[in-house]
Amino acid sequence: MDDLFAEMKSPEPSRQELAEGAVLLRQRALDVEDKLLDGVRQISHRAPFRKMLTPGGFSMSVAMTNCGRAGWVTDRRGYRYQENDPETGQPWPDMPDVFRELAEQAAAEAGYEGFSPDACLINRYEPGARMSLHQDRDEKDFQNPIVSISLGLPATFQFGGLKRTDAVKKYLLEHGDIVVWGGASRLFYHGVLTLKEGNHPKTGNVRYNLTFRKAY
Ligand code: MD3
Ligand code: FE
Repeated sequence: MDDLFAEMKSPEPSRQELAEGAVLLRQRALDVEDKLLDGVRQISHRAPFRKMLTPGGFSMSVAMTNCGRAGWVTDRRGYRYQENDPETGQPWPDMPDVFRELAEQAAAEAGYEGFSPDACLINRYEPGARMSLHQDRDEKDFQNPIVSISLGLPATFQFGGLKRTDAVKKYLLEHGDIVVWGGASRLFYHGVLTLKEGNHPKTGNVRYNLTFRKAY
């Protein structure tokens, strides 16, 4: 029988190649959404979200924290990975097993068997926050992919090519979506457009993005 309301249903889990080496696994994180969000809350209790300064002295609109051996930080001295939270002097909280297992499984499904992240950067976007076009190049070995998990409010993600001026494509990243970036796309420019107001049943007016990296 015809389904008159097919277009109103949430999309099915799916796998889509966005560019060479970049795979979008829609809804792949949904079965552990509550465990992931509990992990974010526990991590942020010990290592609070903070808006870091760029080397140029501007405050980022995205608030960040980390878990795992290494954490990505930025301040007037530059961008880098470091093993202690600059706000507390303490090591970053451990990477929860559910985080690591999901990131490793998603990487394997995308064709990157053996990925073993030592860093997880957690971004928190509130309405108005954005991330301008950039490359992720503070990691030691670009042969390793980056795994991204989106939770909460949807955001428009844009990615281009190896040059900042390359044309960009836009994708809506929604709650539970995972993207694995490796191969040719590992150094592609990418960013996130200004987050719109909204109310997500699991996170309220917030979007989280977890990126799993091998820093060392
Ligand atoms: C494409 N985060 O933390 S995740 C970042 O949604 C970052 O918070 C965005 O860019 C966010 O650095 C985008 C998707 C992503 C992450 C890493 C990539 C896309 C990428 C590395 C290379 C190419
Ligand atoms: Fe990035």
